[in-house]
Formats: sequence, C-alpha cells, structure tokens
Amino acid sequence: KREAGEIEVAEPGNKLPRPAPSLPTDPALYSGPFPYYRRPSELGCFSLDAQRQYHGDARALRYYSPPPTNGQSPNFDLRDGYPDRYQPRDEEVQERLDHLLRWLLAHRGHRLHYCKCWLAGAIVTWRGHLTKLLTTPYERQEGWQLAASRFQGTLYLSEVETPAARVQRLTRPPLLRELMYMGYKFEQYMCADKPGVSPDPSGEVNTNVAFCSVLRSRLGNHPLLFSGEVDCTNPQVPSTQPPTCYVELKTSKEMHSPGQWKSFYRHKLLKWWAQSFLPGVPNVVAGFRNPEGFVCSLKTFRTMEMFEYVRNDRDSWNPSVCMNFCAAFLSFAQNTVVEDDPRLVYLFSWEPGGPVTVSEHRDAPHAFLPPWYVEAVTQ
Ligand code: 0WD
Ligand code: CA
Repeated sequence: KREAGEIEVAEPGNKLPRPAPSLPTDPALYSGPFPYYRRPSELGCFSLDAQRQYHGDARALRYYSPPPTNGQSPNFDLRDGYPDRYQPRDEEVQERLDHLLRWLLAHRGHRLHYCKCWLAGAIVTWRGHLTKLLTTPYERQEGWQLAASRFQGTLYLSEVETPAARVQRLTRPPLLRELMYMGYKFEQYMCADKPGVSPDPSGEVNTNVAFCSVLRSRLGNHPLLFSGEVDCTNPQVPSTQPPTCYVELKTSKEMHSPGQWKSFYRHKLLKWWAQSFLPGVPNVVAGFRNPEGFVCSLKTFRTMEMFEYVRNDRDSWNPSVCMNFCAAFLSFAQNTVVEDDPRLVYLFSWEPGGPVTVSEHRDAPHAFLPPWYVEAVTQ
C-alpha cells in the first residue's frame, strides 16, 4: 500500500500505468501531535528601496512607534493621501526568488555554508509561500501553484500566479485597491524611520520599499531557509534580538457582535498566526478601522496565544494540522523533485476541495532559477 505522495516504483512485469501522484489536503488527515519546529533564527537581512533596488543591509527597517497611551484612542485616517501620495509596486514584475537568491549569493562562504551540506539539504523559499501551505487544509477560496526545482541538492520553491489570481489582480475593484493602500497607510502611522521619534504620516506610501529578514528553521526533518518582509522592530523590547523584536502590523474591520469576533478568530487569526509563527514574530498589532476608514482602536495579539481563541471551537483551525500538512507537502515535493537540474520544474497545483497535483515542465516559462544565479553557483 502506498502512502499519499509516494511515487510507485516500476517493477518487472508491472505494466500498469503509473498513477499520477497527488497529496490530499483534508484537515482530518493531518491531526495528531504538533511536529518539531526549530526556533527560527535570523541569518541576515536585506532591504528594497523606493525603486525596488536591492541593498544587503537594514536601511528599510522601521521602528515601532505607537501613539502615546494617555487614555485617548487613536484616530488614524487610513484614506489620507489616496491616491495622490501612493506609489504602488508594479505587480506585473514577477520577481520570483530573485532578491532572496541575491542575498544567498552574497553570503556564499559564510556561516550557513560552513557546511555546504546544510544548504544542500535545505528548502529555500519565501515565508509567504509557506504561509499558504500552512493554511491550505482550511482554505476554501483561493488555490495556489508552486514551482519547484532542485539545484545542487537544495530544493527551491517559487510561487506562480494562478490564472484566476491574475484575472482578480487585473480586475481589482477600486474599493479593494483603496483597502490595500489603507493597510500600508496604517504602517506609516505606527512606524518611524529612527528609534525614539514619532511617525511622520505626511509623506508618500511607496510599496516598493521593504525590509526582509532571512531566517533558518526546520520543520520535522526539513531544514528551511526562507525570507519574509518585516514591518518594524520594537526598540522597547528587553531583548532587541531578531526575530523576537519584530512586530507585524495588520488592519481589520471593527467588530461589534460576538458572531463577528468568532468569524475573525476562525479566518483572519489563522492567517495572522501562520504568517508570524513561521519567522517567530511574537506580536501582531491590529488596528481596527470603522466604516469611514479610521482606526480608532488597537489590540496586540501574541502569536503564541492566538490558538487559544479557537481552541474550544470544533469547526475552527488547529496549528498541528497546519504544520503536519506543510511537513507532508515538503516530503511530497522532496520525493517528487528527484533530478538535480535548474531547468527542470515541477509545478504543484492546488484548488480548494481537491488534492495537490503535480506536472513536469522544462525551461520557459516555468524555470525560475536565473542564469546569473546558476552560473555563479556552478563553476
Ligand atoms: O513573487 C511572488 N510571487 C511574491 C513575492 C509573493 C509574495 C511576496 N513577494 C514579495 C513581497 O513583495 C515581499 O517583498 O516577497 C517579499 C516578502 O514576502 P513574504 O514576506 O514572504 O510575503 P507575505 O508574508 O505574503 O507578505 C508580507 C508582507 C505583506 O504584509 P501583510 O500584512 O499585507 O501580510 O509583504 C507585503 C505586504 O506588506 N507584500 C507585498 N508588497 C508588495 N507587493 C506583496 C506584493 N505583491 N505581497 C506581500
Ligand atoms: Ca503587515
């Protein structure tokens, strides 16, 4: 009997066509104890500037600077500056793993390669891709596609925009565009460019700018190297050591009824938990906006306590299911992508209600490891 995701080995006399391997995503299959997850440690960082140019330093890191707690509630107008002081990133540009690969290249011969074999056994990806894997058993709306290639042992995973996601992006309603701006505007009200000073919300919101942390962890027997965008660091926390000093900022609709809170815990808190648990970001600060687009209340959620809000809710999410599914997917990918070839791509596809399926491709358009990376690392 085969396990899910295991590839059938052809035996002499076995002339049956090999069934296409697939991986089920039903949450019931992934309950069980929480798997091992190594405490994430920061290996380094990089910044992207207003022109989306890479810099191997922390110049884009901002400092958490909440409004004074003198009994007054905040009154942040999230629509201020829209659209005249908004410079959105060009989403037609598919960056794939490029910035992360540039960081990797710059750190060859450093600590993480003290044993070239560590990277050779690792999975390299964006944090956001792992977040999508964690939430898959509970996702009912959006599918995903992940391209995978093996190169010098390392398994690289890079998201591919699904045709449906592309249509949604190109037909994004004006109100949704403004809502996206409002999330970034909240960051501007809560962060300063230097520690100890107040935020300046008078400038432009430019979503090209990003500070990214590069982290090392391990899920079960899968060593991980991934990078994630970090909103800010809290200079007040006793241990200023990353990632424990990092703060994730979020906005959400103001809630009034217990039913609205319950739905928030079931759906939004799952995504917030998955995104911040992976890099070990301990706190998520939420700004709740009213229908006029003003944030009038703030609430800090501790990442490690988020599950408590749904622990007694039978129909809600469970961190063990998320992590066990992710581990199963990583094993499935490791067992599928056997050949070491940067031009060979396995495309893992998933739509809600179905299993993860896989197809094989060579070269354009799916090959994603750029020649400048492959050539620099070969030799
Ligand atoms: O090429 C791709 N397919 C992707 C590239 C998919 C996802 C992200 N990225 C880029 C992002 O632009 C970012 O610079 O990779 C970098 C880091 O990504 P991540 O941290 O792994 O991504 P994720 O956890 O999904 O998002 C973190 C933050 C978001 O915060 P919220 O609070 O909204 O979850 O990164 C920002 C956003 O602030 N972000 C983006 N910014 C500009 N364009 C984008 C985007 N497409 N996606 C996420
Ligand atoms: Ca954020």
